[in-house]
Amino acid sequence: MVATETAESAAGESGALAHLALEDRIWLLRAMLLMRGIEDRAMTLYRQGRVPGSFYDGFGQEAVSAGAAFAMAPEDRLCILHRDLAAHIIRGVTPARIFAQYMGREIGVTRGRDGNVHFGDRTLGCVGMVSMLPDMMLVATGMAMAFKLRGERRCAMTWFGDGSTSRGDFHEAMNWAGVQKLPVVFVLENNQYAYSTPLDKQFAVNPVARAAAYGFGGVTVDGNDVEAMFEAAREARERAISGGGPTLIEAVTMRMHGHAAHDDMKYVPKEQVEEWRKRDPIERQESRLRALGVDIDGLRSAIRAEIDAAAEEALAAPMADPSTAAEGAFCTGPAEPLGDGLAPWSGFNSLATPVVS
Ligand SMILES: Cc1ncc(C[n+]2csc(CCOP(=O)(O)OP(=O)(O)O)c2C)c(N)n1
Ligand SMILES: [Mg+2]
Repeated sequence: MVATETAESAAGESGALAHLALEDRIWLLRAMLLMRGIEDRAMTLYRQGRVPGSFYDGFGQEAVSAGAAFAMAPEDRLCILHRDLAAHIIRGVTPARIFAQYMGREIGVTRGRDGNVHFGDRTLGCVGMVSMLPDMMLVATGMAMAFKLRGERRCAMTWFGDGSTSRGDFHEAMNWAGVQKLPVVFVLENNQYAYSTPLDKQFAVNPVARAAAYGFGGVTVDGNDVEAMFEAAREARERAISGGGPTLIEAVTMRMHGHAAHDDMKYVPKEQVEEWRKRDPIERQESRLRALGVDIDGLRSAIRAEIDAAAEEALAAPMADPSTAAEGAFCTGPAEPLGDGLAPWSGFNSLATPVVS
């Protein structure tokens, strides 16, 4: 099946349809539903005491990671942050491994070495995040520098929050990327708050304008429109791999939950939350696809069953063996390069339904 003219009008203003087949558009919804469903279940597991530490989620922001990661090729490299679970899902981390990661199980991505947010499957081209924000901008910039030096046609992508833009590392990464015209895509997840700090206490200029100060382009995107996010990332990747340098994508969205499970976000005005609830990214994609005759209820129940099975599998998996805790902390043999990840977008797969022209 391919998207039709009706699809175009149903999709409205996103402009992404030239590159998205119907399967792609369903995939985007699927990734967002998986992210929301996994995080919802994980929050319950956290409250039951099965997830140690705290619990951070990206409720309401699913389109930012789903849309951007969907535009990345297998050989691209991703530094995924704490509210970007859909990017892990798109690269190929299974729901069972994600639950296991949260619960410190042996089959989790880090095999019990970390919990909710600091992980990335290097075999799928993802670098696990470090907690210092936004140091992954520098890691992504460094990887992009390596691609440039080696003459490779691929790019690096990283996400970071509005709060991160106040840190020196943000400026260092942006500057070097601009000076060297590096193949890197910076995704600024502007979710209105950095913990309890609102935007007007964070910057005196529109943050996307900062890209120009470093010699490259910035674009503001509706971060609750998964197809618009995809299109912005696709264009940015195209620019990056053709030698056009970096792009700053400002994804405007809202952190609909507290900073983490312990935070009741009483500092956020209720009207602001209610306003953003009307712009829910999942409902938006669902109504587009429902108008095309896609069985949304069927998709939802299949995903619910997948999440139930994954949670069961992770709960049945053994805890990580503490005696192995120091394994993998240092490189002891030859360095292993990062592997490639999955890239489900039909634009990377000649066997898939042709994209709409
Ligand atoms: C250098 C540094 N300072 C403080 C923290 C603690 N911290 C973790 S997340 C966070 C808020 C970040 O806000 P933002 O960048 O807007 O991302 P969001 O959580 O809103 O997605 C803070 C202060 C940190 N991880 N690193
Ligand atoms: Mg923020």
